[in-house]
Amino acid sequence: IAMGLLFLTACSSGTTQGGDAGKNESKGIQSRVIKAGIGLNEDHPQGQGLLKFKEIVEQKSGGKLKVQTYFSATLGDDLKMTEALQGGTQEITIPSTSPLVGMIKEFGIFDFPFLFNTPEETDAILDGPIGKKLLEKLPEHGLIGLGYWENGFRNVTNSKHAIKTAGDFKGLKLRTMQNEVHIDAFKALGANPTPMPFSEVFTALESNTIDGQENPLATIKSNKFYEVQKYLSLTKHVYTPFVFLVSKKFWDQLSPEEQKILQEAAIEAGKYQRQLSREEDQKALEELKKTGININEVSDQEREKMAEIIKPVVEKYAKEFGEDLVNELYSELDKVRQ
Ligand code: KDG
Repeated sequence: IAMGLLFLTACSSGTTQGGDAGKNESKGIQSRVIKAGIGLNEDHPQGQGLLKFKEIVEQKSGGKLKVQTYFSATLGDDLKMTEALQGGTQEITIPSTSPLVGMIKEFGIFDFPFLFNTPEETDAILDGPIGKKLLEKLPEHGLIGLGYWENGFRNVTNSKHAIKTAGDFKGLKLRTMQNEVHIDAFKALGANPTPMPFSEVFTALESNTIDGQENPLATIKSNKFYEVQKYLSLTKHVYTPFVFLVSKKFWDQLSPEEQKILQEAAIEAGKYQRQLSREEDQKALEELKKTGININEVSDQEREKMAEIIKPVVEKYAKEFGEDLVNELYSELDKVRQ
């Protein structure tokens, strides 16, 4: 830290660092290696977004800031990587907001089933005052949030039967994320929810420890869940975002110029990632059709029935997360819908 401060002071007072101090040095950019890990694969829109982030950061920093990418949970699951950021042993991760509710319960408002209908609605809420308010809760937990990326609308796969009606959830042992709203919502529908980290899902499906799971189509395709599942039902029961996290321990060592590069790259790569995610949601469906998994639509009427059954769960958690916040969420949504 002392070295960094000395360096910055030297730069701001205009002292050159020897004869060939480069342009980047004078802007306060040091050579750094940034470890960025995610749970999904390189071919997933999240992986492609991370590669775009790397490209932008390396380009804007003249190659001084190097982003080392780790895909497919090689550095651990969402919670483990988030803890590594807090401890300062990893610099970046992009988890689902859902498993972070143990730390910041208010992130749970995004877990309300059937809350969002369109990508325009999700963008408006995540990039608006509500999304910002939640990012502001991160620093006191040793984390910096640079914005939201897209995970997407989630659909159920399982090995027992197609889910066409609200009643079809009964008795299904479904993996959920480590999130109490998801757990209680599936319980209300009569399923038997089993929370576990994403990295364990494929094996649990393969060994029939669980009957099914739920994720966006891009993930069902990328992680080849169709190899170990018979039915894919387009429930679109919840939209979950990713949050772009940086270790605060690391962030606090950065110069304003370096922080700006990371912030801008996270937003720019995020725009690309969201676009790609939306295209992939369509493409993945076509490709999943070719795999032989049985795919069925779920009628709006049945989705409304599901929402009705889950309503008391949403009401319970609305109280817990703060009625003011939830009311603000609904009124922001109304604005987008007008
Ligand atoms: O990189 C993100 C994944 O680790 C995870 O968040 C994916 O939606 C996910 C899940 O079901 O755990």
